[in-house]
Amino acid sequence: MQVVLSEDHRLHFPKGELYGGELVTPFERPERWDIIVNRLKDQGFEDFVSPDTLDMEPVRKIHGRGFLEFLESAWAMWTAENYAGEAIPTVIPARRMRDREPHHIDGKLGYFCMAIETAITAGTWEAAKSSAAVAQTGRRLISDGARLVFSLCRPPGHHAARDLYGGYCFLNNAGIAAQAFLDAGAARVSILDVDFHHGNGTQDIFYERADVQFLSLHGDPRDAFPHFLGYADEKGAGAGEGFNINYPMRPGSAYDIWGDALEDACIRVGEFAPDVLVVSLGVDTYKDDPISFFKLQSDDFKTYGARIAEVGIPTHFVMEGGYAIDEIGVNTVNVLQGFMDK
Ligand code: SP5
Ligand code: ZN
Repeated sequence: MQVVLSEDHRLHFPKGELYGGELVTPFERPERWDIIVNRLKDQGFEDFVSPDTLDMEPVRKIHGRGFLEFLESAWAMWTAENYAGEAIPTVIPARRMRDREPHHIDGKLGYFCMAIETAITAGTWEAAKSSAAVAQTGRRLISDGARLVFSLCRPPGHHAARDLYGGYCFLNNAGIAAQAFLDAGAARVSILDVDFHHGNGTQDIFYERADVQFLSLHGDPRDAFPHFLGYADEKGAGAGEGFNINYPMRPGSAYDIWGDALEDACIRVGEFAPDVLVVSLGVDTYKDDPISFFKLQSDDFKTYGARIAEVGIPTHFVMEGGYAIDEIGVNTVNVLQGFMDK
């Protein structure tokens, strides 16, 4: 199995995440990457591939121009104000206000943000681009004939919408990979999102499209981040009607429930018959994840990796979340091993 990764992820490491009213060390931290890499090496995986230069063409198809310009310039605009901390919005365009991008960085941050736990720092844009390049390179390896590739993206991507960052995400790596598959000749792509959180960004990007099927297994938005999307009645719109499938699940759900949802999702992917399957792989479904509420055990990750392999479609795993640091390596690699052993 080829694993695509880049050290440039380290350029993004905010000092603070707003959590419970305090600034804490972010759950989404560079060490996550190190622990996954160590586990891969322990298990004999050593086919590590560095990313190609980022191709902005699929990125521009997934994200708006104003949003990309904002991400590129946000840190410079923030420091130009002589602010001492990291860039976080203080004002949000809530209901009954206007949908217009302001000039001032305080306004721009709120305009483009979907969750303010996520700070922007000096290296955020470079790290986000490296993460997208990792996903694009995994795409190329699958197009070149691989049955399985793991793109160890960091920062993650699935909360990033066309013109929104947040939830630790800036560029939608899985969406960019899916677009690149289509650009390279694929007719249909499925994105199966098994991260604990609803993939609101990915859903939004493809909501009106019939060429990308999106399926997400996640904590019920009434109880779980991102709270404002991810209900079962969101089924796609226009040409995309029927190609968006959500499986929200209750707090405390274990593999008996989660595995049933995955079973249904795998059947739906089979019916869609895509050329390639992109898996948004978050392991924050683990029982001891500090910010989530599912109860998957480490062995369940192997079981579901094997079930995904049974779909029988070339599969590109793209890393998303997972914050139980001690177990993130075992759980992530279990999915990949479960897939390979099938
Ligand atoms: C990629 C990804 O997994 N992003 C997740 C971002 C979640 N950020 C906000 C989390 C707030 C969690 N509150 C949980 C309360 C637990 N006691
Ligand atoms: Zn998550």
